[in-house]
Amino acid sequence: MTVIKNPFRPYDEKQETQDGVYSQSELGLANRNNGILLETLKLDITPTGAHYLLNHFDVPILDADSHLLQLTGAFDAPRGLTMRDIRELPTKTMPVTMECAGNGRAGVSPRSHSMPWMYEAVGTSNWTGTELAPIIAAAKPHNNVVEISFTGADYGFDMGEGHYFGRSLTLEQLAELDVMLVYEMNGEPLLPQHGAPLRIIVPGWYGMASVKWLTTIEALTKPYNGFQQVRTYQFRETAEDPGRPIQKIRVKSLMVPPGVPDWSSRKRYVQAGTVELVGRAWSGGGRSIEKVEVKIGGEWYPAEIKPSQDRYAWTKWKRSWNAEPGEHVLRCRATDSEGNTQPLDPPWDIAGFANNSAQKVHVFVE
Ligand SMILES: Nc1nc2c(c(=O)[nH]1)N[C@H]1C(S)=C(S)[C@@H](COP(=O)(O)O)O[C@H]1N2
Ligand SMILES: [Mo]
Repeated sequence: MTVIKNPFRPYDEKQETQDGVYSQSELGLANRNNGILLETLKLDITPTGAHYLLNHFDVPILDADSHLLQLTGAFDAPRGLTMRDIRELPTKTMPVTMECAGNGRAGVSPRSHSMPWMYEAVGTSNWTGTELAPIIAAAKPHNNVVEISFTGADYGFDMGEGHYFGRSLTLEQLAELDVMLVYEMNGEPLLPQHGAPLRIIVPGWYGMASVKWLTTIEALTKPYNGFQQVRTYQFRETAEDPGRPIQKIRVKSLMVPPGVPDWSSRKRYVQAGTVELVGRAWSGGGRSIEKVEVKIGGEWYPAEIKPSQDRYAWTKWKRSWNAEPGEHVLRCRATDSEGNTQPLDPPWDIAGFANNSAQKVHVFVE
């Protein structure tokens, strides 16, 4: 099932970007791919059922007992690994904050026709599995190998092109990133929607790199040209622009919306007096969070940060606010160890990727 001529023409025609009301198909995507509830930002680890989801195609229902991970291509010692083989390898558990590259897309204008995330495509889980690098080394890549590709069991179409979801990493990237082969999330076997029985986790990179339902690892002597590597997950100014690959997560922070909400607008009601604002901040590539600031009534105030114990997990922050009656728009912004600070306005690219502009929370105080 690899090369199928686009069967959806002419029904797949969609505008490159648009503004205004959401289409039925965007609503359908939003129903399939849930985000976290912002109130769970109070927790170090996102409850498994509340972790965001991003599935391009259908969730493959795979049998762990018969699952085989194939290492193929330019290896001297290609092999197949069962789940039992993989579970016998040294285990490692690591908390990792994962964020979808499309997070924030709904705040970008004009927006691309895709999953309309606002703020909630992020979460932190304790992932258990084994390090990937020794498995690749044991399969002995040939000297001329330039990239390793990772393919999932999920097949579908995008822009008329049928493909299995797949991504690649260069050998240099693999040496630099602490990539894990993972079979448990928060101490339980992976759920079907999170990649059961096996996925990779590429810490510090946007979520698209963390391939789920992993079936094949291939050693390549030429750069990988899979759809999810070259046709999307690129920063592009125009549709013709070849693009610049999306990799490390941009610095970002979110607050738990204070007080109580209005059901549909999610605006907040808070009683006047002292309010404790709390939230999380994170950045990619193992960069730590150096500073978080909260904007109240036109001024930025420093928040207290509790340094993260773990290189790839988010940092907790808090700030107390003496809420005075009136209408307020609260914002927060983080700065990472390389001096990157969140912008106030969304960055723009044609697909609305990696919008890390500072969150806005409307609050009525009485
Ligand atoms: N095989 C496969 N892997 C995948 C995807 C997918 O659709 N298929 N989605 C990717 C994207 S875009 C993200 S953001 C993360 C989401 O992981 P989660 O659903 O477990 O949160 O998985 C990545 N891995
Ligand atoms: Mo994603």
